[in-house]
Amino acid sequence: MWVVATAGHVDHGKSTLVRALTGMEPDRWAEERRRGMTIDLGFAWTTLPSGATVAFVDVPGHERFVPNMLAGVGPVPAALIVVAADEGWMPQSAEHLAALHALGVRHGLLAVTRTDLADPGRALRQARAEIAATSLGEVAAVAVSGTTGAGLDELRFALDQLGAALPAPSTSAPVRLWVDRCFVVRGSGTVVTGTLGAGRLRVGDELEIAGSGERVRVRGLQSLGRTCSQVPAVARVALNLRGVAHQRLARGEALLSPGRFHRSDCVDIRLAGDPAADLPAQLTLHVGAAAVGVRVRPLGPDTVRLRLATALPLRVGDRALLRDPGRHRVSGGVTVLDVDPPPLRRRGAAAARAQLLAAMDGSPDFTGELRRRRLVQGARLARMGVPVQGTPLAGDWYVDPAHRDDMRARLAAEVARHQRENPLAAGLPVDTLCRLLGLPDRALLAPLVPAPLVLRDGRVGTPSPLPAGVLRAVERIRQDFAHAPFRAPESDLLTALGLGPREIAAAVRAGLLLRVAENVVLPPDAVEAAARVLAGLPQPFTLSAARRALDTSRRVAVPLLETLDRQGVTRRLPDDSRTLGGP
Ligand SMILES: Nc1nc2c(ncn2[C@@H]2O[C@H](COP(=O)(O)OP(=O)(O)OP(=O)(O)O)[C@@H](O)[C@H]2O)c(=O)[nH]1
Ligand SMILES: [Mg+2]
Repeated sequence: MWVVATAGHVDHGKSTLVRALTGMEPDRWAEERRRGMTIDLGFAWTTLPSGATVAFVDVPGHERFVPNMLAGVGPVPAALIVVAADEGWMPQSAEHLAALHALGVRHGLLAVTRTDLADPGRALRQARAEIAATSLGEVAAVAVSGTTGAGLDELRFALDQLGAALPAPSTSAPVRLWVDRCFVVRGSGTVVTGTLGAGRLRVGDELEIAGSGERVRVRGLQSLGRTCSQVPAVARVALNLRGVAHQRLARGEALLSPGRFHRSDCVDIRLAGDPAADLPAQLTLHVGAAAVGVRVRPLGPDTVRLRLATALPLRVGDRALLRDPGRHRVSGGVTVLDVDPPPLRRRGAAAARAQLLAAMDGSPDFTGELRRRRLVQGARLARMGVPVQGTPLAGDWYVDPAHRDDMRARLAAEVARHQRENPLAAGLPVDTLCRLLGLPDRALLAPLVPAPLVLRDGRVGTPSPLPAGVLRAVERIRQDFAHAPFRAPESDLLTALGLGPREIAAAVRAGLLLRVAENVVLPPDAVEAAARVLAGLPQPFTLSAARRALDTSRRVAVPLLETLDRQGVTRRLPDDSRTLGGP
């Protein structure tokens, strides 16, 4: 299925043509039929000669109802422009075409109708020239009469060709369904309709209401009057929703795949049309089926910051249009460049921002986003419409390479400074570093620690952060250990060498000493060495047998054996003797 919206001046025969093509009544309201005028959107569909189904969104032509027209064409990428042969190109022909152009609609077809009343030649030439100058370019044209049916076969054929030229939608994309109608069906509850441009809807799906974030469930699904269990894009769909009163939904609201869209109340955009500086301060932004008031702040010649009265689920690259409801004209087409732009607080920030925006074109630019945002979660970028590439730094965090290098350098400098000021400290705590670097997640720190620094026990430091004096003192003790590995130096010697508790703790952390009790230090491998010596004793053995075998004093043997007990190397028996091996 594909969907086409009508467009054209009031009374030019849009609804008559849709009626003639489909046999369905696009003017749903009694008032519309009484006044012979479309007020709100109408929906109809038919099968074309190829077998394809085309759905029509029939729009009103009267200038008062242009907002309704925009809600209809907003989500539809193809247009059937209708011009009456007897009246030719008229103001709303032009306004509708300007809207299609502003929205960047590239696929269209011209029908010059009411040819039973006048020769189509002039209207045809006029309309083709106008259309050719827009995003639609050269379009096929058909002369028809909705009343006599002349030319309808040619029109069906041309519609088939238009449908075949449309780009294939992505059916795996997340759903963003702009609601164009919402009503209550007795016995079923809330029903909304819309044009599904991408993705797939299934009965049972959970969706998120863009405005409120509320979750709703799809209880039932219809497309073109038929009940379906699932509908792939492109399609006209009607959803029966569970869990929401119809008052919570209205035209312009959107139903979203949960968690997949960023909601913006501030966007930076590129404008095509009036120069940015000429825009009024207040305009209406039309996107999808939504229309919201915006405050306009020009940044560059064609770039603008918009503050939206209501947040919308916008993505980078979205097309929209700005309209001045007072002056009744389309001010310009909008391409969304940034849905989460930085605040402009400092002097000169707006000018700098304009310069950045000048280089952006609305196509998703992962590298550029990283450069601008420096550190960002992949899911967050995807919500903005920028798919991630490459590998994350940690978890789902992506970092700009230059920023990463900069953070590494700062980390190294902070650690070095800390080490200078606290030579015996084990390094800088991870939390302190996260704060200094502005890291939002502790998991980011480990991949930022540059060699030869190491992350150990929640701190980042050098592998051996010992000052030269302490290293020399430890070296002196270790020389003594070479002859008598279990003769711990006496307290006096430690004091004389300047090895206080802090120095000893640092040497232990650096893996240079083992401390078994206050002021009792041994070589770092003393546990394994003692186990080897004790294995040579008859088992079980007493404390004094161990002391003799280890060639040491009680001062050392007692805490050393207790250390061995704790590590399960030795086992203490009820009579205070020990054997090798744990319990
Ligand atoms: N003779 C003749 N009259 C037509 C033809 N098409 C439409 N009309 C008449 O033109 C008038 C307007 O037709 P609609 O189809 O309602 O026009 P519309 O473009 O849908 O108008 P809006 O929706 O209000 O913008 C009606 O009175 C139709 O009967 C045609 O091909 N021949
Ligand atoms: Mg009509």
